Amino acid sequence: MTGQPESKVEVAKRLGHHLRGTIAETLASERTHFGHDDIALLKFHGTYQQDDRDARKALEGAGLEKSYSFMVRVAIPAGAVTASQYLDLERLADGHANGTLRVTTRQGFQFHGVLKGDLKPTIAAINQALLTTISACGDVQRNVMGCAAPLGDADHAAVRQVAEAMAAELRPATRAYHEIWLDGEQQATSEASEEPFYRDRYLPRKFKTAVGLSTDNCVDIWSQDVGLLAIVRDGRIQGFNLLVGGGLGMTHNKGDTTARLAQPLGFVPTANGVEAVRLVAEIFRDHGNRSDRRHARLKYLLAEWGIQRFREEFQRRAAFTLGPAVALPSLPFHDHLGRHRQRDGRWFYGVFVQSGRIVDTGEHRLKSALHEIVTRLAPGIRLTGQQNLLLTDLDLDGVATVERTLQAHGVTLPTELSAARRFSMACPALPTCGLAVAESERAIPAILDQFEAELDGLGLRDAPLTIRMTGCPNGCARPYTADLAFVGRSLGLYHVYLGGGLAGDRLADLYRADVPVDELLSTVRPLLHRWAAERLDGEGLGEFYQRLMGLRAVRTVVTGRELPTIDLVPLEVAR
Ligand code: SRM
Ligand code: SF4
Repeated sequence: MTGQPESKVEVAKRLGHHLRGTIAETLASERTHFGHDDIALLKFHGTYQQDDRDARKALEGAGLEKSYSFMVRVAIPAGAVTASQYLDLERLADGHANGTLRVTTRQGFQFHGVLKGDLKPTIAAINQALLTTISACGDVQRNVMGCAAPLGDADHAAVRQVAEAMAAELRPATRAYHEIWLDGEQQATSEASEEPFYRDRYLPRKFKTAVGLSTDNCVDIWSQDVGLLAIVRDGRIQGFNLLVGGGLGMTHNKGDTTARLAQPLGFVPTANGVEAVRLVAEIFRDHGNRSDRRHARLKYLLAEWGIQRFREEFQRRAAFTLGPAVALPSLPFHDHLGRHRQRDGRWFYGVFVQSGRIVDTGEHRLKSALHEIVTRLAPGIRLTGQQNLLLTDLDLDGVATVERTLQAHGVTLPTELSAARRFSMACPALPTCGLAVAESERAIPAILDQFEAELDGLGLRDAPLTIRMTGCPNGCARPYTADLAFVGRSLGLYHVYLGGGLAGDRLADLYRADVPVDELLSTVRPLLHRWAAERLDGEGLGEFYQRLMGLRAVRTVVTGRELPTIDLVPLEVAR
């Protein structure tokens, strides 16, 4: 509690009658778009009002209304859908959206370009496919991440169950969703019975959770508000390290907004994992900042209280005792692309999806390839936290069919991709994102082409490297845990971050500010050359950079070696 007045969004929530607002009325009207309070409430239903940023200026100049449309997000715990659900979503993308499906960095699907008149049929059809958009966005628990790989072993299966249980535990209970989108009957309920956990104001801000494995950090567990990190020994889960207070969103020129990695709060027995997440959400609900949305994430409460006070508050509410967190080395990371054997003898195949966008462009016809594969083989489908897609439960002939079909549609197989491309991610940014100040998804292919050419020349094609790009500092493609990231400052200008890595357990430093897009490669080139010449076996770029930074202090004393004259001093350390 800050003693400050509640923010406008808090007022909208409080007066919104459990997410109803006047959404139904506006839907039924001729209006092309919604007003402020409803825009805030719509997010909880899984949709954002957007406008075509490419057309904005011209429309404004001509005195015309913005070209409004909606992004619709499907929340899919641990990213699993069936073949028929995939085909349903694909049909919706063609019929009601812009013809593309987008795999998100949190294992969901997004539609873009849905017009207001198509919003209700789209959300209704998603529900008919037994999927949901509720709490995909808004001040609630977001899509729960969990390792997508269907390896068929006990620990991966258990992690999926916990992710699903967490999603069910903290799903909003309001009937508003059914009333508005599914023509459910309006019911008179008291506040307490309608939303027993979230009450009238829901959480102070978004709340991101994931279940990870000590054997595989494919969910980027350290960046979450709350992570349950399963401690796996001999293929069995011993319990969870409970991690709290991660979050990557920042605002340029606001030094009091920071990216943070989650900290271990303690060890939780397996049976109490879901309850532990609920308790953290409760503390956040009761004590998070409700006046300044820039400081409303759990990480700021943790920074204000310190871990010890947070632990005491947690323990005061818990019916079980937190143990000391298990000390772990750096977590391994797998992207699960290419051919992999499942425990049951079948196979799964990980397909690389550039920036998560399933679309046909020119010779690269990924959408058609996936349509053919899914129609013919009816595989299980899993979305990964790296914006990729796994096709599961295949026999070996099926795997061969997948590879042949991808190749026939001009899609490069993962084994032929450079590491830089394979591990890359970019957020949507322009033209759909209302917060973008620079290009991202549309810019990254050309940037990767340049980096690939340079890295090929240095013999580093397969060296581990994550390059991530975002159109603003909010961090949607998790740039601050990447080896190398470009974060939009304004059109054509980016901050360059360096020093994270695949394991996701280090924050990157701001290495160079305000670099023009056509100088990104030349800015990093000297470091790439040193990486090529001096890297240790298997050393990623971020790790190499960190080692150089560490060496700076002692270089003349210990090694007697002077670093070349490239300036590696970060301008501002993001920690
Ligand atoms: Fe995000 C807002 C897209 C993952 C931090 N994010 C947005 C919005 C909705 C823009 C808006 O508020 O108007 C973007 C919609 C763009 C569009 O046109 O589709 C958007 N975020 C995305 C997605 C689609 C990016 C992607 O490439 O996949 C991801 C959807 C995940 C999902 O399925 O739920 C997405 N966003 C993230 C992540 C990564 C993660 O969660 O692992 C982050 C950083 C982690 C974190 O939250 O700290 C992230 N998004 C933000 C923020 C900054 C929050 C903060 O604490 O400051 C915003 C802005 C906000 O909330 O005010 C934001
Ligand atoms: Fe939009 Fe910024 Fe998120 Fe990119 S990082 S999708 S530009 S909010």
